[in-house]
Amino acid sequence: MSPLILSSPLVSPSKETNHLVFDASILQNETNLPSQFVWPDHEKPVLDPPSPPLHVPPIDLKAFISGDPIAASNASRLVHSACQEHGFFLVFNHGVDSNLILEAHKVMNFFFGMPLLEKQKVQRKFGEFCGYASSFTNRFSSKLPWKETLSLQYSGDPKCSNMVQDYFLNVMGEDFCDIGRVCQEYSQAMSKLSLDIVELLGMSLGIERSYFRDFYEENDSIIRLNFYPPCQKPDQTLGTGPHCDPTSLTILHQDNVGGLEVFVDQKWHSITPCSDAFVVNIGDTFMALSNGLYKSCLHRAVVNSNTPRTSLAFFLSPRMDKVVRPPKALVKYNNQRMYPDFTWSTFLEFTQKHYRADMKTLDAFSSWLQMERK
Ligand SMILES: O=C(O)CCC(=O)C(=O)O
Repeated sequence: MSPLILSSPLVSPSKETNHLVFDASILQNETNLPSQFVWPDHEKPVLDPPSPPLHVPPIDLKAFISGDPIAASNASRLVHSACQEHGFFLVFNHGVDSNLILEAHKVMNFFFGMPLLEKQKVQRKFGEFCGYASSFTNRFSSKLPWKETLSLQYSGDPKCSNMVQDYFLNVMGEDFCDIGRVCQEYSQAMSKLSLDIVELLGMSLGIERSYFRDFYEENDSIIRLNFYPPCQKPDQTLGTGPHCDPTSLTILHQDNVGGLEVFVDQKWHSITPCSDAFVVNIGDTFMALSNGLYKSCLHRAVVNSNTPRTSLAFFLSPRMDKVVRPPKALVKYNNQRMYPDFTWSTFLEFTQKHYRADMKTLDAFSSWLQMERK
């Protein structure tokens, strides 16, 4: 991509790369959005009237884990129908300490509240998965998202048990030890929760409960902190453009502002915030693992003119070298394979090189893989 340098004082070229920089502290008051943030008319959000809420089933995870067969089969039935329809559901009684969730939101607000120059010390470089990104100005030059993110790599491998914490310590220094500790604990809690959820998904697919738990035990996941500053023209832009998650499962905790929307039945629907619940959605890799039975659905985030919004996303993925192949029972059921075998590392590399949020990534990846293997 050729570097883009604007004369606008709102979007300044960074010294290192000459790419655009999204400075939220200035841009949030601007009524003339730089054109890179203005989305095409057919993708602009309609904010008035607001999108109707999506019906997402509330799953009581404690009841499922308790071993009560009626509770387990209820949860499994609800998840099965939601995942066939749109892939979104809510998880309550999840066992994650509410203080840890509060702390995670606090450190997230602290991080994004720092001056831009401080945050840029951990700038995510092209091709890397970790670090700070102010919009995606160093990757794309149009349809830019109105947000800042901090992405961190998590590993379920006991040999890498402090990966998140070590990142803060090594890259940001001793002062960030506490933020690192909270993000590490939060990631661990998400990894643990995700194993309970994949067990439930396994049961809902008629697979032995331990099958996906074992598959994801040593996961190579990503945790992403999202910050959406206010925008004076929220109907012109998007916080996160329409996309399907390439990962397996996303576990999202959003603050109470609202903005997450899902595309179902040719319409955008909102997901009402609820601080007691995690929003869970199926990603492309789990769609492949379920042989296309469960849907990875298009979603986006809209912004508003008054209130900053934050969300914490844990993207579960298998260990890099695990082969993603549906269990035999699911192939028999459909009688044919919907997607070729792949490893998460190949898919991840593909998303880094070819991914643009508005394409059907799994289909494009499958075609590319089949061509490569010919
Ligand atoms: O912040 C949200 O509600 C959605 C975030 C999201 O879709 C993402 O980070 O991929």
